[in-house]
Amino acid sequence: MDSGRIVWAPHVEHGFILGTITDIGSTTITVQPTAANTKAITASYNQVFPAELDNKKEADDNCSLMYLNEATLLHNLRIRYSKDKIYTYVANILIAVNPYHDVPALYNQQQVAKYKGKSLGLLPPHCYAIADKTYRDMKVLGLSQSIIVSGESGAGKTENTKFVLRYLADNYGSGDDIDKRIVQGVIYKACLTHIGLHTANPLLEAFGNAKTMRNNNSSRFGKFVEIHFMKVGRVVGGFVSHYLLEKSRIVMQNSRERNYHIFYRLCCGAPLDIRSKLQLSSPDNFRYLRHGCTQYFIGDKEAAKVKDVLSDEGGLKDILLNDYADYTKLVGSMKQIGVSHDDMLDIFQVVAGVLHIGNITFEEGGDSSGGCIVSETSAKSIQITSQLLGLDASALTEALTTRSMRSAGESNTIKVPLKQEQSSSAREALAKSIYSRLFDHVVSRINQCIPFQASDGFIGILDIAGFEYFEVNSFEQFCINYCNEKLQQFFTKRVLREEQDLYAKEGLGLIKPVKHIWTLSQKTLLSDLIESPRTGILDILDEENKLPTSSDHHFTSVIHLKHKNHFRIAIPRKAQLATHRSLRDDEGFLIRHFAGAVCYQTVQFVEKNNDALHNSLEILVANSKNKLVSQIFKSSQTHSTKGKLNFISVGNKFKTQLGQLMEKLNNTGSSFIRCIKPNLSMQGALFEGGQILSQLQCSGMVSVLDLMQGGFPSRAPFNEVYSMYKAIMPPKLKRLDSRLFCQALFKAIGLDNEDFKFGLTKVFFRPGKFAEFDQLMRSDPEHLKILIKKVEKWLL
Ligand code: AD9
Ligand code: MG
Repeated sequence: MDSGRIVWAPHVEHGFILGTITDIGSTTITVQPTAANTKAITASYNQVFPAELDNKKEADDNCSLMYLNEATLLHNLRIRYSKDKIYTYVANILIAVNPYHDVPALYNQQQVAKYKGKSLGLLPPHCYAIADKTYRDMKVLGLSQSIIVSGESGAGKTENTKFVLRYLADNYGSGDDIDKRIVQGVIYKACLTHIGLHTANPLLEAFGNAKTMRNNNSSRFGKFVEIHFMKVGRVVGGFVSHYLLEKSRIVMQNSRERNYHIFYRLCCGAPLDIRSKLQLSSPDNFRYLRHGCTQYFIGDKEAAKVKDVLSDEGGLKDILLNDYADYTKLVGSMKQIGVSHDDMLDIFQVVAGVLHIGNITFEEGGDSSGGCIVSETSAKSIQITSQLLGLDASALTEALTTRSMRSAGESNTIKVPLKQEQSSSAREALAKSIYSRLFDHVVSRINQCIPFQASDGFIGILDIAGFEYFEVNSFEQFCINYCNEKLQQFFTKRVLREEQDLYAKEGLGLIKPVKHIWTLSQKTLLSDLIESPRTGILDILDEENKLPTSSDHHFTSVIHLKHKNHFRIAIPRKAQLATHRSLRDDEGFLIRHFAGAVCYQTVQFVEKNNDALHNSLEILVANSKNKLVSQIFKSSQTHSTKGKLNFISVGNKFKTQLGQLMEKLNNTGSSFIRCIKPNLSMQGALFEGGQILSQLQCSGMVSVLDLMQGGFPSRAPFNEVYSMYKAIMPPKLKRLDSRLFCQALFKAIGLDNEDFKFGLTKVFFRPGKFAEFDQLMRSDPEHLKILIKKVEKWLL
């Protein structure tokens, strides 16, 4: 780092900008940016990074750059993105930057065929290459595989998951006989397997996705999709596990977001006969839809297509044109995976029931009991809801406005009237409970259509929300960040192992494990703070739920009491972070996650941790005359606590699910796709460096570079080194094969043996040594002449 050197200096907007060192202080470096009219930047040593000598150079695998650091990684992604090369490797990890526009050349059938059977690195980086690698690894090693797709909302996780699924189904999905059966028009379960995997997506997304401010088609649940294979390498079936559907959205959305797609598809897309049977009309007539935004962005082309078909039934022509088209897709998807027309209508009926529940409102009862009654204006909603959900109208009214209590020692139950806000929250709990159980049912219907008796292995794809950090963070963020903490720990462990495997494969022997520090401190966060029996946050929360008078304040105080001196947790008393408002001791806690500190506001934690309805409602729906409603409530195992709400722990259920997932991941080979969202405005060709850098940091990619620094992070295949320098070498040398050429060169030049290692296919360099070597090669002609002589001598 000398004066005059070209470096990357930190920059809030762009992440880094290029400049020249003008001053070197004892702790800081001053850089004059190359861009005109830009002020000099003074930054600490660890924030300034050496730049590549050729700044237009890009690399398929970031590790073949000479300088491996966060700035060169960001720059490499930037150059590639501008050419629609959205995929880049860092060793075996694939980075995918969302192009926000279709890139047909990337995903056409020729591409699908091209990647089949090809080793990673032979062709340009692609999620197809990762898919094929996992398939080949599964077959060769006889070991199931997982692909972990991560990234923030809108980064492209679900799209990449779909590309991978389609790739596997297209290349390895159907044997000849299955194809024949399709041609004959006989839909066997076996053939549903291979089409079912991606055909089910419109159905899954209709129920689990919604428009948010970050993504017009945001998945509000996590999933792990397993595709099972037989030894011969053909798909035999699949299985979808799902996690943490966002339930609060069912009853409330922010004004620029929407509820789940299915509601709008039914209100606007379904034919008139179905809509009138389900008593559905414009979204504006439903409280659960009215507060959110009812507009959806659609391309003009799409709009024009559907406009012709859409008659102006009920004056809905102008809104949600694409919900019309999507309804058709949804019905097609359900049909294809074997859901009969009647079963489909049953499902829609429950969805409509949820909407009508939302229209039931309450008002003060007027008597001395302090209870409330159903408002006169919503008498019709009670009727419709009861009819759709197979309930008795007066029983529903009673269950919403009273609660059964049994006092200790007495066998009789008494009905306690509920206050207006208690009834409202019982109503919301009912709607959330019905919808989320319906979602479970939809997923299990999908699983029914991709059954398998036996399998020899699977490829699992995990599409789950990345680390979340908003202005206000609640229980949902806590769960998702807890999950990310676990996945990050797994990622670190695996990347380290991959590095060691690569060294072994290239014949370099074992390298010392490096940078274990963050793995260890992550372990303490998980085992001490979150998961530990009795004293972990999850168990403290469950204990609170079981108390006769539970409160978020009390829960929060216990957390602080039990973990007073833990370095990973703090009271967000004085806004430690600029974006956080300060909270009282009993209003929240701050956790120092691997990706940064997050302040959680604990209001509603207790309520959100409970998946059970109060007793009377639970009994009501479990005995519904509507078969589907009673079926989805039958499986629930509620624990009745005397005189208190039933309780099913959301947090601990998730912990168990995560435990199972981690076990699966631990027992499979793994690949990683890190998705990156290039900008906040969801536009193509806009690369917001600062935003992207922080995602690279949060996803652990920067730590990966750190980790690699302990070993030999820059790698260059022999033929690459050969083509870099052959032009300046005499003919005699050019005749050598590329490995010998490199050996001769390195020996002659007298590179320190500690600085590089020869593998079987490439040469590995210590951090920065490749660049030093390159500089030496290109320094001055006289020097080069001496060098060539030395090489020739060595060859003799
Ligand atoms: V969320 O956590 O579910 O909110 P994802 O799943 O990470 O999020 P998604 O895959 O839904 O994001 O991508 C968001 C949008 O970006 C898509 O609807 C596409 O319009 C766009 N996208 C993403 N990846 C690609 C791609 N490879 N090619 C074209 C893409 N468009
Ligand atoms: Mg998604």
